[in-house]
Amino acid sequence: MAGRPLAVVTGASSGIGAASARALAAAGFDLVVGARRVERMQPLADELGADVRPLDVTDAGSVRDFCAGIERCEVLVNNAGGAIGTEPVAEADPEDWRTMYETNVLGTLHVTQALLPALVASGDGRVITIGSIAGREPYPGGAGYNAAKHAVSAFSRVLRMELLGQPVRVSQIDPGMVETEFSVTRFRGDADAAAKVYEGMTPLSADDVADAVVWVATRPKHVNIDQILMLATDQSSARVVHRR
Ligand code: 8X3
Repeated sequence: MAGRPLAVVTGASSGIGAASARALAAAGFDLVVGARRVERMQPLADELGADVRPLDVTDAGSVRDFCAGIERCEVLVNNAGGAIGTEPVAEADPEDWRTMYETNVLGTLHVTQALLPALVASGDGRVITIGSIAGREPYPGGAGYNAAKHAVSAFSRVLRMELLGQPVRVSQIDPGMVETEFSVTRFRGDADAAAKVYEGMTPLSADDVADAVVWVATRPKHVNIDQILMLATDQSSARVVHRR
């Protein structure tokens, strides 16, 4: 495996993170993957030979341990994050907002800061951050997640400007509705409420987004895909969905 470029994927225990790890491995990358639920990444170790490491992106010490020994990294996929709750602003729990800000925003900052030297050292680094349509269009019940993903978007766009002239490309992929554990987490474990989100329509799959991750990661060195908005054919904006 020596000589293969290295990709690091956060939030790799399920969904878009796990799918991206598999797709990047198929595209020729070695993998270091992280998530809090280490045991759920074991299939990635077994199937891909991925280096599976515990990672809590909100904890600077955990990020430091996770990144230890990574001296050259070609691709970082900032995927860890998610939404909690759908309460209106009047009723939202500030603790949920804090968690969303810490996982989506500070988590992305921690990991990116830690791996930037290795990304630069590779001579062709790529930071690919998974945003959301929620970072482009706010909607009722979404304010905490909207705020966090708008912040992620600002982060990614600023990083792109700040790294201009350095050998690191910066990209953001903003998916709309993707059927993963995302909605189960958002609805605090209520699987029925989560299933209703996708009722009568065909959402994107984690593999669809992973496809975009690989495409972005494998463009020629002079091409930077700045932003992608990626929606199911049945969805035309944050709240406009065609259901049969
Ligand atoms: C998830 C998309 O529409 O639930 O990031 O905000 S949405």
